[in-house]
Amino acid sequence: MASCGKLFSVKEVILRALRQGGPVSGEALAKKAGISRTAVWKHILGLRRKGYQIESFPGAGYRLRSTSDVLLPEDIEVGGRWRVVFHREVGSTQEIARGLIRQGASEGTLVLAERQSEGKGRMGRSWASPPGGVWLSLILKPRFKPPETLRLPLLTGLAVAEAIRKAAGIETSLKWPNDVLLGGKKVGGVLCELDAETDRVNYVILGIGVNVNNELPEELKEMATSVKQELGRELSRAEIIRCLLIELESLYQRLEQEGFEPIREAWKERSSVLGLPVMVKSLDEVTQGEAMDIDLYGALLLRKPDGTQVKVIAGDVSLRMPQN
Ligand code: BT5
Repeated sequence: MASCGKLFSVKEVILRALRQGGPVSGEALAKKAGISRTAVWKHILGLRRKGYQIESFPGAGYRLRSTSDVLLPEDIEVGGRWRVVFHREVGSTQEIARGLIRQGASEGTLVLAERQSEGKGRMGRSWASPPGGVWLSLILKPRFKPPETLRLPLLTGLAVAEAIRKAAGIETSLKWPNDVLLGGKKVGGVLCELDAETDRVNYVILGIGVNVNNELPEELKEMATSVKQELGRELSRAEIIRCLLIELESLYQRLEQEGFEPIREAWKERSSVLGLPVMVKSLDEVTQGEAMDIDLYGALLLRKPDGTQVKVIAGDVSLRMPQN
């Protein structure tokens, strides 16, 4: 079996079967994995040693306790440019990544945490990061010019959307510049922090947060959701992360080789706001208009009510109800 072009190990085949719910018999697991029942039992013991809570019911089989999604760096290795640094708990993976850069970390270093106590959003906002979600930061040292980095949150949002589609079979949409939406609610966000000089980018720390199996704080429930909430069951975070890294690698390479156009087109197909009346709040102004397009740098093009066109490079977009 394969997902995102990667073959599953026997252990993953067993976990996938158990994640469907209900006790699964040793015989059914043996058949799915193409191994003997004794080998299934040995794999179950191995998974328990890793922290998975698997119950056995004589005569019925095995059942994975919910809230038993263990995130292990070895489950995430996908090769390519990524090297995983794993932490149980950090303030923010962005800060850990920044520290690693000071120590000389190379492009492709990926900081992953089970929980963040001070997860960061854009413009000083906070990002709720309880256990069960995907909270990670990637170090990139792109060869392009500072204005072109505006493309990265869009490219990353697209990679998150593709990863969720491949790992969970769920379609999401994208809200400029950095939101991934599920049923109109925010399921993921991207934070792109860069260190640059006038004509070159020294590094980019690309922060990605996806609500997968985590609970959400009460105050966010109106506007945010998780993959688990949509699916009605837990999903392997390792699988989502693997798909995400494979998508990112392929989109990033595409950007280097073919430019932004193919990514822009794919992004536009998933856009939740193009063609609609919107309001964009940036630090010092509010702009209203129709979201027309995104340009070749990733900026949002708005047509204002007076017919003039403006280019927006940062801000929060919300849909504006048409006035009667
Ligand atoms: C973002 O900011 O959407 C970027 C989020 C990036 C988070 C990742 S996690 C790994 C890495 N390490 C970090 O410290 N950060 C990155 P923004 O567009 O500013 O959205 C922030 C707003 O989203 C908040 O003000 C809340 O309203 C809402 N929010 C907070 N936590 C959320 C969550 N878990 N799910 C959905 N919405 C959330």
